[in-house]
Amino acid sequence: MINIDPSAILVRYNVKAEKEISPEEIARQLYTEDIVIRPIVEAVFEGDEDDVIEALEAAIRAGRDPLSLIDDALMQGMGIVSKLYDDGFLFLPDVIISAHAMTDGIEYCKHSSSATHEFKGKVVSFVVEGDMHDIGKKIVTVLLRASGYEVIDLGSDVLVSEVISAVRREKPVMLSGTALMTTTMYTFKEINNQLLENGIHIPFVCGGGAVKQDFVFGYELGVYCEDAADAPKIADEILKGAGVKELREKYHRH
Ligand code: B12
Repeated sequence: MINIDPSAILVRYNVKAEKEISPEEIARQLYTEDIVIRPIVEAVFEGDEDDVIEALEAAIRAGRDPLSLIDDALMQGMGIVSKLYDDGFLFLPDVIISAHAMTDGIEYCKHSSSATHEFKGKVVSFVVEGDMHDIGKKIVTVLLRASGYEVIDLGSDVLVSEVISAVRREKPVMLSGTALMTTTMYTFKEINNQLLENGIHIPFVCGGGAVKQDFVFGYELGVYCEDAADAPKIADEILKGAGVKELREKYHRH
């Protein structure tokens, strides 16, 4: 029988609780002092879609331009979430909840404006042929959209030929592939080869449970990434001019 002294556990947790600062407290220190923008930033951080829309409505009534609220308010909220996630204060589900609220906010801003919103760039995402595991791909897609990218989501179990024609048609800055099975991930190599045969040299960022860095390193356009939250960062780097080599240097473990 294992003897556990419950008071020892309680003391341990109390000490931990007293010493640690909560993510909400850190976020409060990062919020803007602009009283019109702050409720939007706060609502994105909290991941509350209704509050995001309500706060956006109020800001537009106060004379703010709907489209500039995407960068000035929604992105600020998501930026705080990303920072706290990178620093280990938040977990992926927190990021996803905020990303959904952010995506709703972007849609609301787009519909409230008569001007056309410029996306940062286009990304094609898919789950590889023979594979129906699409939860990770959905996360990647929502995070990219929340960061201002137009994502052409091809879905799951996508034929190689469909991926290639989508890339030729849409001319994305990056291709995002997901595979969850050791049997299906080999198709990434085939996609890589067909892209090269078509003279296409965009970074092909690959993730999903089964995929490992050594495997992705084995084909020319492959960039390995474990974490969905890195997808928008990688796309941002590509827009700044990074190619496969630079992305591998930054995101591959050495
Ligand atoms: C849920 C699940 C299912 C669901 C899928 C539902 C759905 N709509 O997705 C169902 C029940 C349908 C299913 C079916 C099957 N499954 Co299944 N399934 C799983 C399970 C339990 C979880 C997978 C998952 O969603 N993980 C959570 C997501 C969020 O993780 P993720 O996709 O990896 O994404 C994360 C990262 O990888 C990253 N990421 C993903 N993509 C990308 C892309 C980029 C660019 C970036 C930057 C990051 C990134 O972002 C995410 C978050 O950080 C796993 C077991 C496990 N523990 O993983 C088995 C598992 C994947 N399944 C497995 C198998 C074998 C099957 C079946 C063949 C079972 C059967 N005999 O029928 C079928 C396959 C059907 C098919 N043709 O695809 C095996 C695969 C084994 C292997 N290594 O090959 C696993 C590993 C279970 C096991 N241990 O055996 N499955």
